[in-house]
Amino acid sequence: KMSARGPQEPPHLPALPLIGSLLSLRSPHPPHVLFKELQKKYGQTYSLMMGSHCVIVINQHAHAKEILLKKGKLFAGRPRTVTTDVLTRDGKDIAFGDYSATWRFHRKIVHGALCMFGEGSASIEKIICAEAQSLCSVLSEAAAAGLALDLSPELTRAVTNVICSLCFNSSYHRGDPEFEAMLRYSQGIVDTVAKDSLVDIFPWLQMFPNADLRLLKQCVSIRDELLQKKYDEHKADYSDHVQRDLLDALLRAKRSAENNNTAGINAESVGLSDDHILMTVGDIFGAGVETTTTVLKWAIAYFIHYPQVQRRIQEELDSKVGEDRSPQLSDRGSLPYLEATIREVLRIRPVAPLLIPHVALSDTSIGDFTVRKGTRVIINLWSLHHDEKEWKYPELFDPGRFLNSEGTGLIIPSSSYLPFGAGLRVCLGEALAKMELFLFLSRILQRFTFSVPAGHSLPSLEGKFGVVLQPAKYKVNAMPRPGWEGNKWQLLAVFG
Ligand code: HEM
Ligand code: PLO
Repeated sequence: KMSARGPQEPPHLPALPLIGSLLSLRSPHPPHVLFKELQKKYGQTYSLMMGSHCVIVINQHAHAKEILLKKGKLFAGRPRTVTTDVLTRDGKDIAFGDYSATWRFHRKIVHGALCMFGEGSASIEKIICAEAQSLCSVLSEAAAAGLALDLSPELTRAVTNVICSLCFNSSYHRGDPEFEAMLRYSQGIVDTVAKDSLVDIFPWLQMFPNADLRLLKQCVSIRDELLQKKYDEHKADYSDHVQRDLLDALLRAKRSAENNNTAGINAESVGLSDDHILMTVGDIFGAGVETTTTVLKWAIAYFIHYPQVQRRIQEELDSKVGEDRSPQLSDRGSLPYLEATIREVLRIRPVAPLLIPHVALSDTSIGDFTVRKGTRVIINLWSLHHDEKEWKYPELFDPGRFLNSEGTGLIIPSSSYLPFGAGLRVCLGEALAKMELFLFLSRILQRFTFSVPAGHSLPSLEGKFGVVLQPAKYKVNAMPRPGWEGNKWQLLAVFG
């Protein structure tokens, strides 16, 4: 409802000083923290100029839900920026592509292809469990030597292989040069794309030499080569009768549009050009790798900081699953503390602390504030998840928040919680990500206890802001739990 004062403009920041502070170089804080701080001066919802664009920043759940759910369609647009245009061939993907029939169509195909994997012999659960198993064997080989481990490459490979199976029906072995190249280009993209970089604020800066933009273009071209190779291979042995993976599903949709070309509808006009197909698998592959890996790294960093949490998950696993079998999806209901821990990790270190910017598709409003068509809207999930009015000691890692008072059932204690967004633009991989997090974490905690290696310091809990909020590199000691000690001799073969 309108207040007595009627429609009004949101409080506006003085333009110039803010631009100064937004340049990550000058401000000591990353943007999500800075935007949360600015509430104190300007209120929970305020606006500012980034270059020539009006941006509204939202720091409260009531306005966030109005935008994502109640007015979801009015705010379903995406801005075009220099860096995301480089990554997605001018928005021909799902995540950074503007609201359109093509966008809707591609979401639908991906959704259908992911559902198709729900059952059958190549079910998602089986794929994830096979990768979790191979991750555990590598860990036990390393653990037996008492090495200080950087888990990142092995976690990334396990997660990559899951999404690789789903997208391309393929996987990588240790040391595979294509995988090593993928690790490098993907980090380069995460470091340079869509992170309030100068070129996105002042597009004319592309005219000048720009190291970040050059790195991004290099990384994107390596990625595109990889995607193109997978695409060509799939085209070569495509069959209408078998659908092996997401790429086959997209090819099938393209063939069927081409066969129905009679009414002047062709694959290009419905958005099934080669570019669109490549950019869609590129999104799913990229999101599939970077998000889940990041959450696993945060989870293990928090286990090391809060050993009592780790111990309680292990006690739950010991009593509900035991040591004669591996955890499976059907155990989810009986492992509430592990589920609560996953929720808490997603609260305290959201993967996408500012979501992806939304754009108003017509003149509208947020609460009492008027919003003009084309306005960009940044939903600060960091503020929602660290709101002192909603969460007691928001920086305290406490999975117990998500349990009822008996500790037996899961709850969502506050509506100020949206780790996957909501509405039309809600994350497409939410179900997949939750399955992966559960199966990977349950299996590794059944078998290992993580701690700081002698002579190392605790992992930093301060995130590195980018298109995903990543933890800094850290090393762990993975100690096999009683009954799960690995074979020492295997180690020598692998780590020499
Ligand atoms: C979008 C979170 C994993 C695919 C998003 C958004 C968030 C999010 C916050 C933006 C919503 C918005 O802009 O309003 C997460 C988290 C994950 C995760 C926390 C892991 C725990 C995945 C995975 C996939 C995926 C595994 C791929 C299978 C996507 C896609 C979009 C998206 C395609 C863009 C949707 C659109 O713009 O229409 N995700 N995500 N995500 N996510 Fe995820
Ligand atoms: C990650 C690096 C890859 O090389 C390319 C890529 C594609 C899709 C992006 C993803 C990156 C980062 C996380 C994103 C995802 C789409 C949706 C997801 C932004 C840049 C989230 C969390 O919103």
